[in-house]
This record gives sequence, structure tokens and C-alpha cells, in this order.
Amino acid sequence: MINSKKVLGQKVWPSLLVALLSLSSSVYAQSAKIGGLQIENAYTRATVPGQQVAGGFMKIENKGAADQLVSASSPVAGEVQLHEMAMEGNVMKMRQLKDLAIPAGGAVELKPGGYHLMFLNLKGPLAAGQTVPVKLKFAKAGEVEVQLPVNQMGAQQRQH
Ligand SMILES: [Cu+2]
Repeated sequence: MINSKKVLGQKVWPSLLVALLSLSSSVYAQSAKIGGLQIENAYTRATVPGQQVAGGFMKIENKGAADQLVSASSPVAGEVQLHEMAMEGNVMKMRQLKDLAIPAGGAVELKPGGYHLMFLNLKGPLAAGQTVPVKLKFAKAGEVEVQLPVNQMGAQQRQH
């Protein structure tokens, strides 16, 4: 680890900046729009080196007809899956969904402890301050790209 000092030096400033920004708004997030769908508060979280997975979160509002989120992809991950976390007895479990229904005139929230995008086989660590592009594919509305800002680790407590 000859260049660990250099790496640390690069990471301090973005983290500090994010920490300062979080004084005014606890989660830095982005939005996008396609058809009747409005995507709000999209974000992901920083990972540590070697970490293979990360969660992606957002709120999807639907002012149009019923639709489904059918898939997602991102250049930072080998694969992006749709996941759900739910209690099974006393245990919090995660499972993969084929699609995620977005009801007409309704909203679905992807959040820690519930529905989320799961980035698998990360190609490198996600650093706070960085932005991750994610392409979402809806059955009817089609494809839209959303920029997910990377929030500091622990900006929201859970792992997912
Ligand atoms: Cu997951």
C-alpha cells in the first residue's frame, strides 16, 4: 500500500464537502422524468474497497397509467437487480423481484429496509460525492437515465 496516503488525501475533501452539504439537507439526491413517471430523491451510498454490492434508492411517482419497473443497469456494476427486503419471522430477508409495480396515480418508494436496486459485482468502490448513472426500464414508459449521487456511508443507517 505505497500510495495509501495519496488515496486518503483524495478522499478527505469530497467527504468533507458532503458532510458540510448534509448540514442543510441530510440526503443529497437527484430526480428524473419520463412520461407520467417522476423519479425523486434518487441516491446510493459510499462503499468500502472490496465491497461487492450497494443499494440504490429513490421515489417513483406515477401520474399516468399503471406501469412496472422491469430492469435496471449501470456502468459501475456487473448487474443491477430489483430487490425487496421483508421480515420472515424474526429475520430480515432480501429477495429478487421480476418487476416492481408502479400503480396508476400512486407512488413506490425504494428505501433502506424495503424495495431497492441492488448493484452487484461493483467494478470499484463508490466514493462519496461521485455520481452513478443508472438506466431504469419501465414496461410502458420505456427507459430513463437517473443520476444517483453517492452519499456518505451511514447517511442512512442500514446496509440496504
Ligand atoms: Cu438487495
